[in-house]
Amino acid sequence: KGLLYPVTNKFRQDQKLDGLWDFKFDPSAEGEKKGWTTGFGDPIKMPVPASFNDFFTDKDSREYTGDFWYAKKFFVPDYMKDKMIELRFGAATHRATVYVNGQEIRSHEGGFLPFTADITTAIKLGEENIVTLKMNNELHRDALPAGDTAILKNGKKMSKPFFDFYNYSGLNRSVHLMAIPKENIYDYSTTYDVSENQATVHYDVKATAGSNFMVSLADEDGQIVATSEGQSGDLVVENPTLWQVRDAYLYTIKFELVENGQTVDEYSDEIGLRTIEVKGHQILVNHKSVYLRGFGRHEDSIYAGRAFDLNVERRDMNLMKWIGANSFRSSHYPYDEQVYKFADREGILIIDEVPAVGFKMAAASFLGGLNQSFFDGDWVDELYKKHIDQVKDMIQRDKNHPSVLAWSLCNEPDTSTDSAVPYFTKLFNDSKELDPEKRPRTFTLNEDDTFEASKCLQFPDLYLLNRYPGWYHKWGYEISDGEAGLRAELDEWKNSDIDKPIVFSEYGADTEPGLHKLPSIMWSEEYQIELLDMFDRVFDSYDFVRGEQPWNLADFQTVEGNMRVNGNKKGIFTRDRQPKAAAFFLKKRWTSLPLDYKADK
Ligand code: E9O
Repeated sequence: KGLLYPVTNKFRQDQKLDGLWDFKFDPSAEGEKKGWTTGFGDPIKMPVPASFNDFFTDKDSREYTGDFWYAKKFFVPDYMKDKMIELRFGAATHRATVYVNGQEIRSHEGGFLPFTADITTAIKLGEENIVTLKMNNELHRDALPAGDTAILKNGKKMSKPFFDFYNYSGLNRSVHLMAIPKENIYDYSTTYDVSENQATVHYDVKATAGSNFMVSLADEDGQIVATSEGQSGDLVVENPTLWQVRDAYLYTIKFELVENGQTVDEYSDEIGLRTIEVKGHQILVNHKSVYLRGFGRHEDSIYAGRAFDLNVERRDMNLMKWIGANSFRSSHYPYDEQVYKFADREGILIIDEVPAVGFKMAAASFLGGLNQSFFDGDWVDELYKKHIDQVKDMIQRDKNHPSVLAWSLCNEPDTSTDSAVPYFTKLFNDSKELDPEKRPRTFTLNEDDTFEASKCLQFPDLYLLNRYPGWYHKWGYEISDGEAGLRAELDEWKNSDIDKPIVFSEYGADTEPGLHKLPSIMWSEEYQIELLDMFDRVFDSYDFVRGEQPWNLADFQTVEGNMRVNGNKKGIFTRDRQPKAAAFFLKKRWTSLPLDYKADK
């Protein structure tokens, strides 16, 4: 129940099981039959958290698609006897079945969101235990992210994603062993009202038993500024320090669960006092207009692939601060929870995206997909169940982060056919009440889904546009033709009665670092700058453009293809996080644009 981030305090213990695990491929899916649920011989020693792929030096292992196993021994001390014992997997890509001491505990689907396994009755106290996972990284049309699993002529299984990022697989985030009280706090949420000299935190807390709660709010000096009692209530803060974009301030909210006058569980978390709203063209934080600048990103780095790496994240945050960014999109999946904690602390806004990507056969055609409407497929009902499930988990996991600005429910779906309409009607209806803060919900539209073509413009609260004039061939490769095409489309939005902000959530050009050419040619560092400059000119001439997030913060690994030279090179930084010339260009603009650029005066 719930997805609260693990903590250690007087009542709870959190221990990471990271490090070397046993690992083994299971191409014939015979692990269970062979008794691997209690461990296996001849293991490969595999780091966790990590994607297994790039450690290997042979192609078949790197590209392995199918079942594979992880195993690790762990110890549960006697003094935990009265606790509930859980394992929490930050990300098992893409599906997993968990066994403890040979006993099947649970299965989970969805490689970018956490899940817990209650192992209280399966473990032996004061003894060594073993956890094994049977995992699988195949892609299917009825799963997120969407793709196919092909069988090559030689019998080899291979994933064929309907998206370009590499299908990195494995235990990509930390595994936690948690001991928590049997009667415990398992969820909470907050909403806010703020004004000049007062802020109110409306809270709601959930526990497995009991309904007696003591709640307090402390400032960054540890001073208690408000208290309350009960399962829901208000914390009123006089003269609050609000959470502001790039000027964050975090309060600590503490919940105590009280039974017969005794505290039996406690959970604390850092929250930010702020409101979020979309009003007309404006994106408002604390009732003030903010203009977004930042990036689409990936969790991607050398050696460990898609693994969360605190070192890479520290560097990325510093790069974003250096360049003057104030936001990013967690393209194309919810990131590790530590990313959100970082962003909370740094005052960076996140458009939080569910792993619904590849929902377009036509766009996938350059990757080997088909030319048909994605939402006509017989996989759609099954896909929808998983989709809404993961939207629920994402919102459940991330709703309390001040950094989260909006929910992106899909990336570049095919919204230009009639069959998309019932799908998104259902998705937007079913997700309406999930976020107590009612943050804006949206999806990105790529260039097949223009103002003219898309049949789903009624759904988003703000629009995210992925546009590639001057790169992909929609309006020709010429930057000048691209600009004309882009302006023609934006004129249509302008002349419509739609009154919502547009954020450019992708645009850019593949750029080989170090390639210089005068005059510019495609792939040169000069071309990337000229293209960005064209976009900036267009953004500046439309009032309703309220954000710019070029693709991508950094170069990243992709599927192989004749358009990819060792990955997608649209990074403003290289894969090892050094600047291309465009970084200095963007820094100049972004550090001089006011936060409230274009605010209604
Ligand atoms: C999604 C992102 O994950 N958008 C893609 C990015 C890219 O660089 C990818 O990395 O490829 C762009 C979609 C462009 C579609 C072009 C279709 C051609 C239109 C005629």
